[in-house]
Amino acid sequence: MIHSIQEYFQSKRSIVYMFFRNLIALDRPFLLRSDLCDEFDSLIESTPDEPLKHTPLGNLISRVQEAVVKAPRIDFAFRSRIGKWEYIRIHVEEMHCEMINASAFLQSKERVSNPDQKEDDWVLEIDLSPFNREFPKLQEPRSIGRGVEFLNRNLSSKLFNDPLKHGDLLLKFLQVHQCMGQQLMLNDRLHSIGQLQDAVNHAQDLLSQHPNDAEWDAVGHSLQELGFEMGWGRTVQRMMETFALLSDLLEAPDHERLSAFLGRIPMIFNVVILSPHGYFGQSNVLGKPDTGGQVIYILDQVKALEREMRNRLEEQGINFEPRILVVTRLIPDAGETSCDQPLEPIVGTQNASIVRIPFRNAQEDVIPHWISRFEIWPYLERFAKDTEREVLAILGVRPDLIIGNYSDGNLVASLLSEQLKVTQCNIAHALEKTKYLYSDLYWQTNEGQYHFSSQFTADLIAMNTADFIITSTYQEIAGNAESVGQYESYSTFTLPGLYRVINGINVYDPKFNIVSPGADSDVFFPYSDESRRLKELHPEIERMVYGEEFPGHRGELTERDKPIIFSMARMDRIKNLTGLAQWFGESESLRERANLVIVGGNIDPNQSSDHEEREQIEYMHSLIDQYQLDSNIRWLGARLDKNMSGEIYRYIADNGGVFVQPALFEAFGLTVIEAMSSGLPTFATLYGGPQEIIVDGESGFHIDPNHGAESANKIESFFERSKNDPSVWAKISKGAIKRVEERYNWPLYAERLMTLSRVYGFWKHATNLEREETQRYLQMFYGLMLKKRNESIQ
Ligand code: UDP
Ligand code: LCN
Repeated sequence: MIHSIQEYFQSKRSIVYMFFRNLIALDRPFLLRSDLCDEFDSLIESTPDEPLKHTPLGNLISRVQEAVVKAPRIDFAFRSRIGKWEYIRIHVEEMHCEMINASAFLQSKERVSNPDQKEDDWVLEIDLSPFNREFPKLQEPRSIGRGVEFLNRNLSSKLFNDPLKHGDLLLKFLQVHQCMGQQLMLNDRLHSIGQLQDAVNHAQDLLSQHPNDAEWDAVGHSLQELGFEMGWGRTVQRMMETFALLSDLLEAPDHERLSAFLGRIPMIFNVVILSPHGYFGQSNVLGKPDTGGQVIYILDQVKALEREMRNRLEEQGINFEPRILVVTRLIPDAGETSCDQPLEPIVGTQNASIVRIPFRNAQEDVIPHWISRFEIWPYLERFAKDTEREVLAILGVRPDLIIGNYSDGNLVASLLSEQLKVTQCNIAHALEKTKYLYSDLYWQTNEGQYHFSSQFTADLIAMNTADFIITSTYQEIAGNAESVGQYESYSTFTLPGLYRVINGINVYDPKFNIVSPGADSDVFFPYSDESRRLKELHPEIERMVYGEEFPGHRGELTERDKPIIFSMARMDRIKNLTGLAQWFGESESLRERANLVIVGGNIDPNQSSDHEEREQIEYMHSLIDQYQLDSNIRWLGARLDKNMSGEIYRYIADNGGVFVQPALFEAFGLTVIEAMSSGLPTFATLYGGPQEIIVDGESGFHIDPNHGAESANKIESFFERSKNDPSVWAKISKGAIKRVEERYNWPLYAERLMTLSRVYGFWKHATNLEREETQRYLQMFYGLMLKKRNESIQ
């Protein structure tokens, strides 16, 4: 590629030179993809006779992500393919280009970001790629996020090439399963694979003499004499199927049979889910600082998982009520929430609980107050230790799976899994790095407020120790053709003055799996489903939206016949509710068509303990003043409970309204799928999850939060078209319902997560997934880097 670019540069010297000069003339040290594309488009406009698009320069620009300008030199980061990066240095005056490596590119960024910084020839470089060089990787971008199938296929084919080893491994694996001290699957009578094969044949003969619905009581004794224990199936029919699966697997092994067989082994009884920060509770918590979708996600996940675990155990004939513990932080000053309670059963489950463990400082004192998620790093190591003790005390055994959530929970999951030797699954929910522009490069500027050096270091450690990672969308891992994925952004970056990451994570690693969450279908269902509607909530909703007396609101909607533009989120800057109010304020025509209703946190800045929230509340007030929106907007400083939010989406749909999610970036966006499953046409940010959730023009619309006027026009035009032809609204509403039904549902999620846990658990047992060396390296990184960073917070 470099040669074709060089040749092109020579042949079209003046145009190419002009383009690079223009970039330098912008007088900005860093250029983003959008800046480069805009400049290139201007060049195309100014040189109509030159077909520039499909030239080597055009190709370069079409895949470039960022540039570092240090005249007369420009360095480009070029994403040749999803997850594959190259770096090119252009010497503008000499019209010469060369490939440079990641380290040189990062060095350039460091120099330009801080020209006064003394050059350091010895910067710590983190490169994880050599460790698992031999480990199989996906090849195609379209396979990213389907790691489990790939891993299973690949490792199976290696293993099955050696029948003795494979048989021996299966035999050993079947011998390790126990439930509360009771041996499962195999007892100690079978010592070789040959014996197992014979025993399976005998078992099949024996079972064929019993009715299909007979249970363990009828056949257990004879099976035990053959070497088998409980776990093959509740009924004879199920046992026969499981034995047949094993027999096929021994005779003609393949990855699908292996996966089907593993799916039946009772091996997940106790699960620990970690979610330390925020207020984790079942009521009065949503909308409080740092408390949002993650809580909803986990509570729904627990219900679905418990059901799936119970069904699987029951089918295999194990009478054990699965246990799930959600471990979070205990906050003594918990206000009106239950976050000061050490144990709380989870409603809608049989045996799942929230376990709360307090943070303690170095003097062992319990920290009484809420602490921002950006500042909890110094407490996590101690929290992990206390969690280990508490979990073992409650369960009496090690858990079978540990699931981390968000950066803090994932780090605790790493520490705990390492200690207990349990399979670790990570869920990021949102990786902060992509949310804040240049949060890595200028980490020092923001360190006092955000402590990103701790967070990004923790992220790197946790994503590399995890046995598997589940994500809500593809874009979360690897973005799309134009934009970089959230995980991908950790592959190469620099924290100047601290360390450089050359290879932090590889998005082609088979540990990544897309398992999308759902919206609780008992609560979020279509507005047209009249018999299930919660009509009794309507008087309260009316009061909320229109009533003068309703506490904690600003604005009185004077024209009640207008449809509603609805939005609901926490008052974080990134959620951009203020942006939406501003577009609305600036667009007279949109105001003429609709009212705006916003449910967001608080309307009184003095009631908020979070500085970002306070700043947003004040800004919202100033916008309402500036655009004189008091009769067009209703801003509710309320926290709606689940049933109320379910019904409010439907109420807005009844009157031909829409939902708008205007975030500058949204990692996934539960409100988006909730609104969609209610049949409420949704306009959502194209940065992050909604880009993938919504098919633009079919199941909703994308809006660009950086182009407010354009977004306002898009919404307005939808109202206009729907007014002229109501089928326009109805088509999008139906499209939204269909999309969520097909793609985002909890039973599917739970089924898949349980399969993943078994398959990764098996391969961890069989091969340790070749992560031992990585583990040692990361322990060093933890000890020498993260601990020091965390100490600097206190
Ligand atoms: N939510 C709610 N009541 C409120 C505000 C929010 O029930 O007053 C819920 C909302 O329905 C959604 C979640 O909080 O389930 C927010 O999740 P999302 O993924 O949209 O954003 P996050 O807050 O996690 O960034
Ligand atoms: C955190 C976020 O920021 C949201 O985008 C997600 O929907 C939520 O967690 C649940 O995963």
